[in-house]
Amino acid sequence: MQKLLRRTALATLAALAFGATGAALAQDIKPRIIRFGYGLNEQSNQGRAAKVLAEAVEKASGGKMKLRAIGAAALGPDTQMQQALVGGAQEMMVGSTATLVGITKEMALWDTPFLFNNAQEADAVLDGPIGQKVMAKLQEKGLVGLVYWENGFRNLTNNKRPITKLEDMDGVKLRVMQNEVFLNSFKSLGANAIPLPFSELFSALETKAVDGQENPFNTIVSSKFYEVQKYLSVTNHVYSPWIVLASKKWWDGLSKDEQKVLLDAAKASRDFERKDTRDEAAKALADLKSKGMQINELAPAETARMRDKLTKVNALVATNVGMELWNETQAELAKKRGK
Ligand code: TF8
Repeated sequence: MQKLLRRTALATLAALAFGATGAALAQDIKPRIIRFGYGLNEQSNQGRAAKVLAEAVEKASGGKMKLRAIGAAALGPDTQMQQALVGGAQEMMVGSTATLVGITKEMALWDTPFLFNNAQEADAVLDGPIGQKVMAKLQEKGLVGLVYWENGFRNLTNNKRPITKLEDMDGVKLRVMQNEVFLNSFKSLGANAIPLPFSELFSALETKAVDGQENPFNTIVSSKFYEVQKYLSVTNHVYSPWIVLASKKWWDGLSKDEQKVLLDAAKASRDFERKDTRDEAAKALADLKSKGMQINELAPAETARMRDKLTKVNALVATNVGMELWNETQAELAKKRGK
């Protein structure tokens, strides 16, 4: 009896020490190393959320699944990682939906200028049926989409001149993502738009190969663009999502329990990431100002002129994603706005 009691106590202790409950022990989970690549640095909102994801996976799998978060594009820029996932040479990543359009054209939906008026609209559509439908399209191409994270509303920085009106964009050499809609958007605003991977952006700004770029406040802070850019215009011209992806080749070989661990952890990381990103964005402008950037708010009339010019690219998006998806999205947004 004594012995039996001691043995039970030891087993309980062991379970506690490994942080594993009876349920976790009973799950079909194998030891796995998961390479999770991302493009920003460890100190960014992307890096912080990657860490939260790694911890959640480790905890829910009783330490068996180890997600190695590898930042700063050490595994390559977005498009290269996407190909590695499709081929099964890398397990997971997070990156921009905008660089995914070469694989899944429906992702161009999120490139529509001024699609969402605020983060709440973005959350509702991305997490709702439309966002999930677009995500599901990835499966035909060898990718599994788990959740959307927030990159955020994008704003314009440059070194040439303060941009407060449409005409100021004229001839500004502006780096854009490798994406047709972004390229066309900025061309139609008069800029000289140049597509480049994010990993080459800082040095392109530093060497003045380009005059400017556009990204959310968070990235302008975390990638230290304020060191090489003087002017910031608050344009909020488009909301950029990030998407957490898995290689379908690899994912299909996982047990149901392992897939659940990853999906639950991804959802937890999403909730953390959106809050963290929004908290940081709320403080970023003051931060960038104190670091010496000149902040230019756009007059509502100027934003309206910009919006007007950009409606031209809507037709391009509609063609890329299909009229049905385009109309469904417009109807959903109209409903949300009570129109
Ligand atoms: C960009 C994007 C990037 C992301 C990141 C590397 O400008 O906004 O911040 O793709 O995942 O390229």
